[in-house]
This record gives sequence, structure tokens and C-alpha cells, in this order.
Amino acid sequence: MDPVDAARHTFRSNFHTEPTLLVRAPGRVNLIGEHTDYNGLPVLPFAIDRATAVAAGPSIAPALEAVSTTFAPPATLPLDATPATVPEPWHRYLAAAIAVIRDRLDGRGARLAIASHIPPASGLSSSSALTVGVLLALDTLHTLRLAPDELAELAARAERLAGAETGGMDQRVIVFARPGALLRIDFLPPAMRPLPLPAEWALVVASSGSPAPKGGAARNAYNQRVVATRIAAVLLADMLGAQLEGTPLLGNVAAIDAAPLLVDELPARISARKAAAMAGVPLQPLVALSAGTFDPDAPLPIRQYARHVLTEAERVDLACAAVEANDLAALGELMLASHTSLRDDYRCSTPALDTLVHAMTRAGAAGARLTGAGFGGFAIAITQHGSEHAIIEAALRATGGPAFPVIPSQGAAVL
Ligand code: NG1
Repeated sequence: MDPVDAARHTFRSNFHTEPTLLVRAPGRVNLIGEHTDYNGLPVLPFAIDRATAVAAGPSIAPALEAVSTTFAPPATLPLDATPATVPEPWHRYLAAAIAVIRDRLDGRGARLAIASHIPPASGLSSSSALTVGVLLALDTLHTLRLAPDELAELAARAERLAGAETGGMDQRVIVFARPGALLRIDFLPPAMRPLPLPAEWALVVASSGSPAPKGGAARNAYNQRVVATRIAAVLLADMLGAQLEGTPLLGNVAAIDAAPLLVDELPARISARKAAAMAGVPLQPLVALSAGTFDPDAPLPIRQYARHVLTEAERVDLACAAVEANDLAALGELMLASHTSLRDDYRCSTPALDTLVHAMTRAGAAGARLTGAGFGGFAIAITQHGSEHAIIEAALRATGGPAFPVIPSQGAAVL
């Protein structure tokens, strides 16, 4: 069933009344630019034709009452709920959404029914589709008049409160995506540019067979890379004699010509505490997380992480040029190079993702790579229209799937 119909139906059967409004928030796939967003470096994602739908209506109680067709149990959260005190993982995203707009809700609750056909824990952004969908539903229901930029920023903040110190790619593309186009997103300074996907190209995604969870070890592995790349940024800035303001980001030094050359001079492993002392900067901005704490004495492999991030940012520029030049072979090469860098330097691939990328490339894809944070989840392949079937078959043989074509689609909307 279409998720919008499922959300409407679930609302009626749970709350015995019609919803006031319906929201549709798509999942996303990142074509290239992985683990660059939280470094302030560009990404090239698109929204997909699979979505989370939210049916919403008012609640008499000052609470968020929510039911999902995917997750149990239903939630009844007071409006002062915080993600840290809510035990159910999916309730944490609801609590985080309330937390970022609490002061604007003025005690007004809501009833929500949520349905999705984005596979959860897949790297296809089901969590951001949920957060954006819930925030857009509350915005519309209570006439909060959030500007699209504000909606994307609040959703990113909510996601960080719920766990991973995310950079904001997912929420931006889910809010701003256009049908038929990739969306190049820059963060320093903020900018967006839609790039129409050439009509003869097709995109396929396939599961590695294991989930890409957002909690526990996967969240720690993600946050570890966030901290490690901040450390690399302060050490590179120190070598270059550059001054960094606020949270140190590789994006602050990437534009300096010598930066990529100096990556090999970085220590192979170093802790945040030692790096802060070496560069003469405060420790706190290096290890600060929105949720939880980070061990300042953990040694981190910053050289290889920085090498991935800086080379990946260059690949995004080259990929945009390849899309504009209709050069599928060049784009495919860049995607394969991205996967190799994520596997060898960023260490966030898995043997199943590697097998899948190999299988889809052998079946005729111009390029393939893991998409999203990695550590499991999905890979994306690009090909000429007409070859999707062979690539899907190869993916199914390699991992058992699911595997399906995806179409660049419209961002979140109130229906
Ligand atoms: P996934 O794992 O697809 O949700 C995560 C981050 C992104 C980005 C990618 C890596 C969240 C919600 N999203 O994506 O912001 O950093 O990893 O490129 O954590």
C-alpha cells in the first residue's frame, strides 16, 4: 500500500477520526560525497521515490500521541520529553523533534500516524525522513511557519539529539530535492544547486544484507570519525598557520592549496587531548557532541580519515562536472574510487558491501559504491537505462537483496 494511504488508514483506525493533514517526506540516496557533510564539504544526494508519510491531527492532551506501521510500540510522549530519557529507539526521534520546537508548541500536542516504504536502518535516510516528516506535520498543524531552511536545520539538530553528530545532508535534500535532479549541497558557505540527471541514466540501490543501524556501536563509529576529522582540521590548520573559529572542520582548510599535500604529514594516530596540546587549541570543541561524550584519550587514525574526506570532496566537484558533461564513464570511475577510499581509508565498508559493489559493476554498472554512513546498509549503482535488470539480478544473487531502481524525486511536501 502507498505510505500515504497507509498513514491515513492507520490514523483513522487508531484515533477514530479523519487526519487534518498528510505529509510525505522521501528517503534519500547519496550519489557521491560520503562523510564530507559534517566537515563542511560538499555532497551530491537526491531524494528517492520511497517515502515516509505522516497523517496528523490535533490532540486534546498536551502530548504527542504517535503510532507507526513499521515500529512498535505506539508512543505517548509529554511535550517536555527528551531523547535521552526515552527508552524506545523510534520514540527518541519523536522526542528529538518535539525538543527542537518545544518553545513554539505552546503546550499544543498532536496525534500522528506514520507509515513508510523506506527500508529502515538501510542508509536510505529513513530516520531523517521521519524527523522531517514529523516536524513538517507539526509545523503545518500548528501554523508555526517554519521556513524550509529552518525546517532542514531543526531536523538536523533533532537528529543530532537522537544520536549521531550528523552534518545535515539528509535533512537538506529531503526538504529541497526536485524531481529528476541530483542536489549539490555546499555548507561553507551554504549553497544548493540542482543537477538534472541525464535522461538515459538509471540508478539502482541494493542491500548488503545487513542493517546500517543508527544506535550503539555504529553511532560510536560515526561519532569517532567526526571527532577524528576535527582533530585533523586543527593539526592541518596549525601546519598552515590558519586560525579556525568554532567547531574545527576540514572544510575550513580544504580550500588552502597546500592542505591535501600536508595530509601525509599528519600523525597516523593521535588522541584529541594530545592533538589539542600540540596545536595549542582548547580540547572541548574537538570532542563536543550533541548527545553523549567522547573519550579524549582514544587514539584515532586521523591521517587516513582526513585523506578520504579531502579526496572525496574533490570527487564531488569532478562528479558534478561529469553529470553536466553527460559523461557516465567518468562518473562511474569516481564512484568506484569513492568506494575504495571509504573501504581502505575511512574503514566504513563491510565485506558484503564490497561484494555487492563488485557484483553490480561486473553486471555492467558504470560505477557503484556504498551509500550513507556505511557499516552495512545499501550500495548504489549507476548505469544506462535498460541495464537495470541485469544489475538488480546480480545484486540479488550476491546478497539476497532487496534491490530496486530509484528515481530522483520531489522533496518533502504537505499533500
Ligand atoms: P545515513 O547513514 O544514510 O543516515 C549518515 C548521516 C549523513 C552523512 C552520511 C555519511 C545521519 C542522519 N546522516 O547518513 O549526514 O554524514 O552518514 O556521508 O546520521
